Amino acid sequence: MLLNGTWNFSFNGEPEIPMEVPGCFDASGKYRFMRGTGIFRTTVQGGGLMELSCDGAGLRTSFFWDGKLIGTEVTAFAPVKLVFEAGNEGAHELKVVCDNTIDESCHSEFRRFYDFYGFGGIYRDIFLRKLPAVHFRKAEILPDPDRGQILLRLELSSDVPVVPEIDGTVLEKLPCGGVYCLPVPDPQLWSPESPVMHTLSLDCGFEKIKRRFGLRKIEAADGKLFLNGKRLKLVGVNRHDVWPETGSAIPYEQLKKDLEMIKKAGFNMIRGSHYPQSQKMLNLADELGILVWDEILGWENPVESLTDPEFRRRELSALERMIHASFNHPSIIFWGFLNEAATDQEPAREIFGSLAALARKLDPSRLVTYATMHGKNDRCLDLVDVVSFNTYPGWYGGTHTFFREDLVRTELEGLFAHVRSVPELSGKPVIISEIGAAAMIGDHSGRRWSEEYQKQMVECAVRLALTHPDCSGILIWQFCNTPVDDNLRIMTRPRGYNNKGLVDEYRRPKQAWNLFPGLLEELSVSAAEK
Ligand code: ADA
Repeated sequence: MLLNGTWNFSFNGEPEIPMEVPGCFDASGKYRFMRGTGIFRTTVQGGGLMELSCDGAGLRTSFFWDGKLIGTEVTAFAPVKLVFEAGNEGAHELKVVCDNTIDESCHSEFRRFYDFYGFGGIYRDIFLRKLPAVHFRKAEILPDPDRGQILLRLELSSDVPVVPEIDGTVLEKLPCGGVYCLPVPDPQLWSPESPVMHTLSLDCGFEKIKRRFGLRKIEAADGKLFLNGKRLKLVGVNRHDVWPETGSAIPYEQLKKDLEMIKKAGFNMIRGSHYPQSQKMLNLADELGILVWDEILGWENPVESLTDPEFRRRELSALERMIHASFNHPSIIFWGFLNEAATDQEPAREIFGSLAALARKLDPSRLVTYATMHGKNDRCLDLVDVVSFNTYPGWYGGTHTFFREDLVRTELEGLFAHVRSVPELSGKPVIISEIGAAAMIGDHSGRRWSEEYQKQMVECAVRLALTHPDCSGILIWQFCNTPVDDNLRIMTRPRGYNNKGLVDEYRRPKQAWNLFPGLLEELSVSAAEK
């Protein structure tokens, strides 16, 4: 039962007004940019054992069934799943309380200094499911494209036999929960060029479920990335899941347009910066053939947070829940965590090591990475599979006015050479996970902040990264302009936006956007000629 629709809403105890769900109460209208407690309320039919799931809300959320607390979520954007006893069959009240005040304690996962706005509300789809006497708990699929088969991790509430079916072909009955190897009748590879999806149906007699999957393999070897055995160079954008009037509750039509634009421009990857992506986004990426880096919430978290037991507990829990919720999407190739944290400090190694170990334990089929801003001073890069550098040469710092290619070249070549020279890192693929420059639409002065400057920066970085033998890819910061908390950043974030989008907040292209797909076509032609 999808519960999206018009709910009753009350902010800080004021009289109720109608509000759309999914929706952010502080994105537009009466409560724009206000902080406090928003209560969403609706009436639903239900009873017996039920499961409430929400694909993401914020900043901290509590769920009440007939006034009784059934669960609390402290991590914004994290997928929520609550199993509870719903009482007698009939009408019940569901209340979702979203607190968007900023918790400044060091275990908090959303702090005021973050370079993106922390909205309040139910960001994504919310579902209610009646649980049958026997129901599925887990159906995770590990693809094995070399053998044309899958490994299924199956978990049920009680052990009963299950009938699997792949793309309409009924397979041998499975006796109970467990790990099974299933042949795919007509196996087709999934790739960005040919995103073929298969469907697994499972029937336990009490419930039938369907899971889509793709057959693909991602590997890192000899400092390179390989997809289905072929060398892979990533070229993509960082993307915040946001729209000016609706905040983090981006309308589906807009989400779809974003991904179609990105695909059409020739990019093959999106980094879901800086929180787990919605199921709708991942479904579109699967279908369109866009690779995804999915990561848990975090932004420049200091050592005090990284060593705080509660922060650590929250991050590990968020990582585990993100991986379980999005396991079957072939588009995801990297699990990531903690963007630009204090990984230049030795004490960061403990939480980074634990997060990497957990991701690998839960999912041996994907690679693990995090984006560092510490370049050669980073102390945790040996813990992950892919070395990902965020760097802003020629943007932050310096007194130059016009674009200087030498700054970008020196920085990128220095980073690649560093990785090759450090024995623990030299075998790992390296990517530039963020690089860019801000541009104000209509500024054609050619100076910093102009469209021309941004275009020169992006073109230079993409050319350097994609032609360098030691580089496995580049992700531009960022797809579109994104809102920030302007109380804090008003002097560096004009109009309350991080303006480094290749398109503006309404997706109006800047000059840099128009480099694509031409630049990528030219580069792959010249690579093929070599
Ligand atoms: C960092 C960070 C981004 C954004 C960017 C910028 O690299 O990861 O979220 O803040 O800098 O625009 O400065």
